[in-house]
Amino acid sequence: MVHTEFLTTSVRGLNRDHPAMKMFQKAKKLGVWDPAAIDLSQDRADWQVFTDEQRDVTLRLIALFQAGEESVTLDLLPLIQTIAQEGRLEEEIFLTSFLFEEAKHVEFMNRFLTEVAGVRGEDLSHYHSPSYRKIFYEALPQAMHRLRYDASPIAQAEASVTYNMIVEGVLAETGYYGFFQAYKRQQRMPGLVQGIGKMMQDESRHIAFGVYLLSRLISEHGDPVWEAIQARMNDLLPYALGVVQEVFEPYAPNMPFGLSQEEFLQYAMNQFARRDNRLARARTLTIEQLYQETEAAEHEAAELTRAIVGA
Ligand code: MN3
Ligand code: FE
Repeated sequence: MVHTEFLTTSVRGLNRDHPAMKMFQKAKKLGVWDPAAIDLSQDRADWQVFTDEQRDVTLRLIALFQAGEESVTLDLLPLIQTIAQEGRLEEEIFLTSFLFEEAKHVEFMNRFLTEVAGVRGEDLSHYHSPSYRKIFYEALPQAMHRLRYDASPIAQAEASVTYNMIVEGVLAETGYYGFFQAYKRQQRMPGLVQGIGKMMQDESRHIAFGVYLLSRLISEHGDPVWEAIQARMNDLLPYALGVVQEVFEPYAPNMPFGLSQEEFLQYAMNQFARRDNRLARARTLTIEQLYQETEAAEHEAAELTRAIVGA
């Protein structure tokens, strides 16, 4: 390919008021925490006094998060490439921070796995339950890597639903929330709680970007995209909720750490419904109105996360 012009030196110029640029400003302030700098010494001490069951459930959750973070790191690139090919510089600028943050999440989870749980050279894939496999081994990579040969608006929407709404919105955010609450209440694993608080802040920006991207696609291409989004959500939601159920099953009826399946599912469905309402509104918005709404909604989401993590 060749470039016929550059956005920054064209009449349009770089739009620093673009919602993606505003998210990038936040990412530079809030996304720069260092996973290597978090003190895990108390976590190591806590791990030593855990019961076998407490260790098993912690390891199970970490095995899901660790592979999940690897998967979102590996599978984001086709979307970034699509956005770059369309010349959407402001969005791509934000996405550079997105991928950087996912890489840090991989690193943080790996520190916990090796330095606290002491896992080395051990296969943890037996923790990956059937619904988990359906989403992370199949649906996510398939939807993302399809963009390399089919970057149609519907393919982009299906990729973003899978990645931002289901994997990040329902699974990552909910899992982190439940985990964070449980350990914080028990005053256990302070390093893990601190790291997860940071990851939740990062995730809230990623999901806000996904809602913006889906809203833009709806605003630009109308009902066929909206219908594809609804269909994809309906296809995947049962598997996402299945992941939560399969985490709790082995420990029923008494999940360690007071983790509550109801609390997980309630939180997941609330967050999901809030975002789905915003997507429904996008059908009636112009791009300019959408930019304004995105900023307001992103701000609200960030405030909610801040209230939870107490940052
Ligand atoms: Mn992440
Ligand atoms: Fe993310």
